[in-house]
Amino acid sequence: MEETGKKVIFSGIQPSGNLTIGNYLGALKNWVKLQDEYDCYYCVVDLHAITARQEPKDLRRRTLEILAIYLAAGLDPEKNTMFIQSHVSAHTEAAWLLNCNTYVGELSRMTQYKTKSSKFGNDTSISAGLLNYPVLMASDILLYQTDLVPVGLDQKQHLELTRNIAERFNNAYSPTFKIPEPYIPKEGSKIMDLQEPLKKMSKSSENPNSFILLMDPPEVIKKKISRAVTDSIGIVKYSDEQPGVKNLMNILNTLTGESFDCIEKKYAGKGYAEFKEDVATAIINEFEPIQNKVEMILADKTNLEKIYKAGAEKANYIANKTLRKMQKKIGFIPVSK
Ligand code: ATP
Ligand code: LTN
Repeated sequence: MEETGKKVIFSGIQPSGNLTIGNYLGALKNWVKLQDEYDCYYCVVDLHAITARQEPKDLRRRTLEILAIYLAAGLDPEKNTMFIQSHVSAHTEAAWLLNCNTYVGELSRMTQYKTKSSKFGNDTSISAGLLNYPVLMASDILLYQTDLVPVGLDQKQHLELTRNIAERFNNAYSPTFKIPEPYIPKEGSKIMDLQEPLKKMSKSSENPNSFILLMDPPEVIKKKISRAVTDSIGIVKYSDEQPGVKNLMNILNTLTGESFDCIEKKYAGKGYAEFKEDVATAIINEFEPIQNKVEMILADKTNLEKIYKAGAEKANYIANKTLRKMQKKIGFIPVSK
């Protein structure tokens, strides 16, 4: 297997719902920019998705759809290793080894765990997978000796935990893992819910008006943006007092590069209608070419299969090398030399 000498990138998106503009701006759009400079592993993290109950046929459909979206957004399968997490069993094996080097205390302090588990109220049937989720993520990252992890701001805490777990393992045994750094974009790292702009936009939200999907048709995008919650102030201004407007300005700025100053001036004295129309148009312009390609890519299942099989082959090779190292250091007897 060729060694490129380039720095390594790993990232993934869960097939737990359809991709939102948050996933696109916070993660995918940046992955495309990084593909020439780095040795990139881009994964569809299906094992993570089952921390919430998934309908098997939806999980199958979404897993392939996300891979198709990676391709349609501009990721080149010749340059990147693109694969499905469950095709590389080292991820679950390494996760167990890392679980034994992780504290329940640190896992139960994770914001994502607290938010997701609080939805259960007094019901105690929260899956252990939800608590252990960041350990599987650490295993994804550490198996590839990753340098950089491009993610949205919500994942910063999980990255810090990954670094702590790696350092703990390195200290307990001997240097085994590279310590990864987060790569969080300056713009678009936290797109907010369109209905509750103090909350992060999330693909598993129950209210479809709260998010824009990458595959939403233009009319739907226009409708959702026109219904996005703003305020009664009526001035387009980048301010914490106007979280709805601020979020739409963030989206516009990330897509068009127009500065906040420029946006404020352009819509001065105009109210929100025209501003919202322009936000919707910018989204449609970005998404339409991707949407047109996705259907075509999905229609060619043989090609998709070729891509994820080749991806799994390379990923298995690299991941198993690190897994064997971990097993040896822990003191397991190798099957054979
Ligand atoms: P779920 O709702 O199932 O938890 P999610 O929408 O949060 O899913 P993930 O698959 O967990 O999406 O995240 C994939 C990537 O998208 C991560 O890098 C994450 O940081 C990024 N991301 C998710 N939501 C946003 C958002 N609202 N703004 C910016 N980036 C985001
Ligand atoms: N937990 C991530 C998805 C994810 C991931 C990863 C991201 C799983 N494994 C490894 C970066 C690197 C999330 O976005 N919720």
